Amino acid sequence: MDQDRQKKNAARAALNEVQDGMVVGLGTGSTAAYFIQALSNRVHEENWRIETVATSKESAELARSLGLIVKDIDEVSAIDLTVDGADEVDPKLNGIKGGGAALLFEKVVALRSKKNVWLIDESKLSPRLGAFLLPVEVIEFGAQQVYRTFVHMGLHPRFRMQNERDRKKTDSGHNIIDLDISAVADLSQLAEQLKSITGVVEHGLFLGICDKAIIGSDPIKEIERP
Ligand code: ABF
Repeated sequence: MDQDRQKKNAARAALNEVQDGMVVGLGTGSTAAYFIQALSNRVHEENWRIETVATSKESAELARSLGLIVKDIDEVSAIDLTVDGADEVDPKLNGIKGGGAALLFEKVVALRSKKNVWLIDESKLSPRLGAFLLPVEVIEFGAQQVYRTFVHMGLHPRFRMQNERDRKKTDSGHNIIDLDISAVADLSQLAEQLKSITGVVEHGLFLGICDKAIIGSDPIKEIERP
């Protein structure tokens, strides 16, 4: 089944995780966009009272355009469920996120959520993480110094580019540097090393965060974190 169909299937299946009255975190990316669409349809059909918290300007604009209530994260007392996409997921539901340059807000929302559900197509599943480059969010001041640190760490860094000339900027105005972590054995240790580098804001390793992955295959598959 093609990737887009799988994403739509997963998005529809994720509606089973939502109950009237919930505060729902909305992810970023094309799969999350399908979920936002499906959620808005369900909310209008069932006249549910749902508040949402978005993980990017992009997902906030889409949700509002579909009539969903979007709150700032500091306006809600708790987030019951966050539904998001991912770039690569291993059998233990550890994942790489940030291909959409929204990893910082995605991680802030995910860590404040009672339950995290990822929607993926089969192409995102991997026996071990590293096929997808790891996005790292880096402040503008001294970004080149951080880049050099990554070179010395053997991580083959590349600045995410908006176009031929300009570096991509996140919603916070930061840079994204993508790293090749395919040769890294201990990802937990790498996560700590990255966070210890002054100038690094956050990275796209989401370890032990996802509670359930919904794969949009036919039939739908669900993997719960052990
Ligand atoms: C987002 O979902 C990002 O973390 C990730 O890059 C993206 C996956 O995009 P898509 O659903 O379009 O494949 O949460």
